[in-house]
Amino acid sequence: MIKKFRLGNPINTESVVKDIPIEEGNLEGFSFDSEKLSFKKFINPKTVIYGLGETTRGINKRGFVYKSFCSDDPNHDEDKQSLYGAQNFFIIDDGNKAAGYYFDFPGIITFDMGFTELNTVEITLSYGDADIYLVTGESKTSIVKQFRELIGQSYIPPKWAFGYGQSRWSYFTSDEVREVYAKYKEAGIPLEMIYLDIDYMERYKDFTISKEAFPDFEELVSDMAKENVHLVPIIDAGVKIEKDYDVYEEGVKNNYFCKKDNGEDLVAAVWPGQSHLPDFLNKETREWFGNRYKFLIDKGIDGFWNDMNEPAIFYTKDHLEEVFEKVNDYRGKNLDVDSFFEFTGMFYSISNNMEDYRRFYHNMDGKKINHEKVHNLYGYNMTRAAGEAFERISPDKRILMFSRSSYVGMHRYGGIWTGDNKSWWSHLLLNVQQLPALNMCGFMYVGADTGGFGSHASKDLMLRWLAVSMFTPLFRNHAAKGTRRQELYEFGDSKDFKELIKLRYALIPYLYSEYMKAVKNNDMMFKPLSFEYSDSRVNEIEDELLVGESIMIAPVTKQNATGRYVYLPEDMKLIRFRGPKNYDEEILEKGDHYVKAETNEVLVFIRPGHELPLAEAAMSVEEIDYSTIRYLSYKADGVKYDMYDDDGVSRN
Ligand code: MIG
Repeated sequence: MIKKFRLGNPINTESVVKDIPIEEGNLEGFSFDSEKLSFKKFINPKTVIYGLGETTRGINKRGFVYKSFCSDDPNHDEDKQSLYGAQNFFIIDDGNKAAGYYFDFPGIITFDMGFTELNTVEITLSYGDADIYLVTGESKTSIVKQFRELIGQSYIPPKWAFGYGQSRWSYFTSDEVREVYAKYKEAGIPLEMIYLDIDYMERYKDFTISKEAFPDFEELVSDMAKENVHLVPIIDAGVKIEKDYDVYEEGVKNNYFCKKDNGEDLVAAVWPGQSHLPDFLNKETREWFGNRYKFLIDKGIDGFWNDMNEPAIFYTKDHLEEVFEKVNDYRGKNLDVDSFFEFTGMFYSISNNMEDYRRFYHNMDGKKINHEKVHNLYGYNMTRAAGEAFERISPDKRILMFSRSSYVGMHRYGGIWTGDNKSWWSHLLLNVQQLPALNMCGFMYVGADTGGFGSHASKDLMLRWLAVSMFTPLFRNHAAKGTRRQELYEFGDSKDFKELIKLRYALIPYLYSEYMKAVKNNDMMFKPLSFEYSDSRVNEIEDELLVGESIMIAPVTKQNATGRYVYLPEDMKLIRFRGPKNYDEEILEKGDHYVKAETNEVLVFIRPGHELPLAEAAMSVEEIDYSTIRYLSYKADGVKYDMYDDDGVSRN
């Protein structure tokens, strides 16, 4: 059952698709402090909290303060309260009863999940207008299902988007792209997408192609298409200010950009230098910007990633002016501890500055709204602009789309990647822990930068990371400028990589089937063990996940380990994969086990009464032959796996 409570006069975020009558009074089960705008609830020592989508820390969100404020921050360490998304849905499970809560609120909101006081959850809004939903049901899964019905069906990518993709910031030329493809081919490793980062553009201008670097762009796209490889270009939020650049000119002329209080277009710098930010909260801007993707679709492109849409702001012209003015005051001064930190602080806070987010406005259905109040809707609406346009531009064929920033509601238009992680073992574990929380909030086409974006990846990390990412719908190896090359042929002998990527392809019939079933049934593809089992141990398991209905995974996330402890909530059959045809099987009893896993081995556990379909590997999704599927199973006599499949591209 869902109950809706209203505070003040909320902005319509369009994150939900169902109209629910508003209850009288305050959110049930919480005390409300109207001065602090905070909701408080006691929790008992056993209470577990799940959800909040893309955040730091564990599956159990208890014990930390999270803040929804979409942020471009490449340091995802333990003390970060905000990452790129704002997904304000969570479940509080006190052991007897669970309830879900969704705060449909586009401004800054903090979730103190038993941090300040161990036994208290306190949620604080930055202003007093919000819709709050209380979702109750028999189980956590049924609560998620109802919530997901409330917010509408999740995005469905083309099936080829389940293939393996290679990315780097950047492949600078057409030749470099061809070389990446050739080297994968030479190594015999399947490759489905090559991603184009910002350098394919002309001076970082959206919807342009650098003529010097990619003179044969259309030929490149079609040559790659012949090999079943899709090129997936990036689109950035900011539009370069440059005379005669049509996107800029049209945007200015039609008032499509975010404006300052005085009515001038805000000048904010990102990649291309001084830029304007499209006002994606304005319907007309969305339509206009969305239509622009056609430029690339007409050239054969069928997938995109949307970046910098928190929005990230390197600096605004106005604030930079202020900084330059103040700098002189410090010249010649004897800087002491306070004035010195003030001085350096001025520089450190130039990017993504809070004052800058208050400096501009949106036009939402004719109403002028300060950005700070609706900050978390920006990336959502950029991706919505694209998603809505794709339905017009490509009415029959699905288009791949994923975004960096997000808000609930965006899940209907695209997936997300989890941003600028690092080649750290702790981020491999974080990757595992984020997956169920993302699914709860409707984000199904998800994945992390495999191998880590920042920092240098080692071969063992890469192998271990593949053992996680090979289960995520979005499976992309991506790395930042200046880091060690991370393509799978760059680590010496690539035989193990080849086997693991082939295993991914052998698993695609299962993964696609489980993805589609989860989308259609408003279910999760990745579940914590505690969503299906109820013994006293499962609440504390932070590094094992159920993937679809048949299997559990328990990846090794520690360096130099040759195995790990695994807790089994019931008897299961272990498949220790080294490749699609190379594995051993062992039945393990309920309880604790130390399970060996070398760096080229992937641990998969089949649940009793279930089957895991496994196809012969193929070099592309299209070439997977379903007639080769065999079933690995455990105690599954008379059980039939319910396989979903379709043509992989049609929208219906
Ligand atoms: O400020 O386009 O998260 O994936 O490679 C960095 C360059 C901008 C951030 C994205 C990352 C991408 C990078 N972008």
